[in-house]
Amino acid sequence: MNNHIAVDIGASSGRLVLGTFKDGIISLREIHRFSNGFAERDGSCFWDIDYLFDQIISGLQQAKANGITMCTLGIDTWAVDYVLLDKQGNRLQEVYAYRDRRTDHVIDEVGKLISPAAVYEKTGIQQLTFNTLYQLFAHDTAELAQADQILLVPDYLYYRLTGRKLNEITNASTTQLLNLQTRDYDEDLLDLLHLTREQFPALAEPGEDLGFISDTLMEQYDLPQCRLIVAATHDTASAVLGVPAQSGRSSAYLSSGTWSLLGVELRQPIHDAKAMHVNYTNEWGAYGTYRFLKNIMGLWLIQEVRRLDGERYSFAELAELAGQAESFRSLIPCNDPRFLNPEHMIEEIRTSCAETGQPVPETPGELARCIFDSLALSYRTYLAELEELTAGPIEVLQIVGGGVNNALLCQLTADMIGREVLAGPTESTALGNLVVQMISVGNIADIEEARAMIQRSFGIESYAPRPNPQMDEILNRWNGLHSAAAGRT
Ligand code: ADP
Ligand code: LRH
Repeated sequence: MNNHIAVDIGASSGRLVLGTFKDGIISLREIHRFSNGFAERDGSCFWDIDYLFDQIISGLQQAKANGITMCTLGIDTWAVDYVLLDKQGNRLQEVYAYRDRRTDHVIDEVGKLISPAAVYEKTGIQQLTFNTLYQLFAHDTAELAQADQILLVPDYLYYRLTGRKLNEITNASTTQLLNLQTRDYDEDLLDLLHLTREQFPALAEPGEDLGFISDTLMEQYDLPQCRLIVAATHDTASAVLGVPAQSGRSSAYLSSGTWSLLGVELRQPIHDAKAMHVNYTNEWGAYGTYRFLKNIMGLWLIQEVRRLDGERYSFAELAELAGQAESFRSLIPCNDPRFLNPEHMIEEIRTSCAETGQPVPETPGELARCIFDSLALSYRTYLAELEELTAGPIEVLQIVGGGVNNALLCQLTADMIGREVLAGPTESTALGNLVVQMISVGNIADIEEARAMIQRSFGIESYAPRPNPQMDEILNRWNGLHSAAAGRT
């Protein structure tokens, strides 16, 4: 079996990617791509989960039309969001999107019932308003009580394809409900939510074989014979698996998409007081690893600017316009929750600049420049924190994900962190998803071999840091802004 398909659905787009390998080289072919995004209805934010399922079916039909009759299949999506099923296995609700504002103040309410330190000690997970813990706390209690099973989004998509219910670990850890010691759901946290362990299916590890797609779907839609393999279903977990081998020098990764996830892979979690204070997370990885990382607001900022500007410019054009705009003119503390889901991102950026006495970015180019400069500076700040927390110098930053296509941002990042940036591959998430399938069926020995193969198979761009004569002044301004917002970041 040498046909493997990754279903990789990020917050901004989804794709089905065919992966094959020959002579130690992995090749990718995109079979289907579709847009994704949440919609606001009556003041709440929801994903269209049926649309996403339909896109998977349609992608598989296209695979068959392209001559693929047999394959393995893995699914990954963004984290934390959940689906409630009733006793008959039917979906009970629309799927809330994590930027929904119902959880804005829930962290404080939960904090009155259990201390943040106790939750961090148990779970090692950073506090983000949208963690499933807080979302479930805010969920309608009557509806929650009716839930026979609680699945995360990719678990649900696997369920729709196979009828099998599971909670895959890399994604389940982002619920902030898993206990690092027992490696299962934490009873105290479940009690707090008035939920029982039985409402969650068994935990599953990446690589588990779930058998074939259901006969009913195969016949109804004329699909290829797909054997479902449990991927690292959290897109960031797959993205980290898809980071190329880096021998000789110590490196950190930056998964650059809707979010910027900056971190390192560890064998043991770091969940001490220091890590808690600066809000770093220990999400569970495949093959006994942890993703020790920080969520940074990421390219969501430019996605929103582009959307509100009527999609007049492509991302490539926005990067070009930013390249023509004055550098480091206005900065925003990008991790301030005010940017998580503001009514109007462009106005929020402008207000933030005005409030801090900076020139207000007016044009799309100025807005984009403000975003990219600020992101690059935030990577500098969080990389320094990461080095301190892990007690190790980081020599090189490996960027993967859609942001790899933004050469301006990659160069700015190298300049601001003062280290080499290695950018690529852009489809690391699909790759991470695929290599778990390849390892599972025995085509690749292990993740080390997979990463070496990824290193060989894809072009990786190197960006050397360039000195900036204004660095001291820029850092002065940035540190002021960042510390004024700190505590909220
Ligand atoms: P997600 O998986 O979170 O939906 P992706 O990893 O697909 O995100 O990254 C999407 C982002 O990549 C876009 O928001 C955009 O900022 C950036 N991007 C993609 N293509 C380009 C391009 N050609 N030029 C500049 N930026 C790009
Ligand atoms: C990136 C991501 C990230 C999560 C967020 C919800 O797509 O999965 O790792 O924190 O979305």
